[in-house]
Amino acid sequence: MNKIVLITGATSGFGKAAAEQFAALGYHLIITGRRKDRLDAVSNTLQQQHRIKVLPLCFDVQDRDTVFNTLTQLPDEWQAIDILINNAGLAAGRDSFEDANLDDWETMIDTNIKGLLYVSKAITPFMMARKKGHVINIGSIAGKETYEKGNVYCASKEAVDAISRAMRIDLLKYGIKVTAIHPGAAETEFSLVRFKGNETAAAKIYEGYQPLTADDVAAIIVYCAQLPAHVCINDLVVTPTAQANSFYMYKE
Ligand code: NDP
Ligand code: 8X3
Repeated sequence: MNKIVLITGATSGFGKAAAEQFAALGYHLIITGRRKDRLDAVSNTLQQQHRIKVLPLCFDVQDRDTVFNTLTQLPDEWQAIDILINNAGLAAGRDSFEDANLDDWETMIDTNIKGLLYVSKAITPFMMARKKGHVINIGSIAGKETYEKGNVYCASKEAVDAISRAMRIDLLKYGIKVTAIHPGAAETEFSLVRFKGNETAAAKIYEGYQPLTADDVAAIIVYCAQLPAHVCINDLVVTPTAQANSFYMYKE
C-alpha cells in the first residue's frame, strides 16, 4: 500500500523538491502552501507524472483555526499519514536587533514556531492512534549558532530544535519517530523572501561558493523517511562543503 506523506510549504524550495522525490517513489501526498496557483500546479504535475494521489490544501500555517479545521477533518482515506514534514517557514529581514521590524519578528514566530506546533498537534493524533508515524521538522543551522542580525530567525529555529527534542521524548510511547534536519545555505526562494523581493541582495548570499540545492535537502529528507521502522535519525546538520558553520564560509 502506498504511504502518505504530508509536506507543509510544498510550493517551492525544499518542500516542492521533497514532494517531487516522494511522488517518484510512489508515495501519496498531502501538500500545503498559501499560493494556490502553485499548489495546484505541483499537484496536477505530480499526479500526471506518477501513479499517485495528491491532496492540495491551501492555507496559512499561522491561522490556528484554519489549520485545525482543515487537518483534523481530513477525509478518512487521507488520515493514515505516515510522515509529516514540517517545512513551511521563512526568514523575514536581516536586521540588527535595534533596527528589526516587530511585524517581521511576529511573522517568523507565528510561522516557524506556532505554525509548526499547530500542524503537529493536528496531525499527531492520527499517528498516535496507529502507534506509528514519523515527524520530520526542518530547522536550520541558524538554530544551532546564532549569527549577527539573525536574532529572531535564529531563535525560531532554536525553538524548532527544542520542540523536536521535546516531541521525540513525549511521542516515544506512541512509536512516533521525530527527526530534525538543520540545513545550512541552500539556494531556494528563501533569501528572496528574506530580503522582500530584492533579487540583488538575495543573489549575493550564494556568490563565490556552491550552495546546497533544494534537491540535495529533499534527498536527505527522503533518506531519513525511508530508514527501517526501528531506526531514527534524531538530529542532522547539513551544509554546503564550503560552509563550516553559521560563521565560516569559504568563498572564492
Ligand atoms: P522557500 O521560500 O523556497 O519555501 C518556503 C515554503 O514555505 C513555501 O512553499 C511557502 O509557501 C511556505 N510557507 C512560508 N510561509 C508559510 C505560511 N505562513 N503558511 C504556509 N506555508 C508557508 O524556502 P526553503 O525551501 O528554503 O525553506 C523551507 C524551510 O527550510 C523553511 O522552514 C526555512 O526556514 C528552512 N531553511 C532554509 C534554508 C535555506 O538556506 N534555504 C536553510 C535552513 C533552513 P507559500 O509562500 O506558498 O505559502
Ligand atoms: C537558513 C540558513 O544561514 O541563512 O536557515 O540562516 S541561514
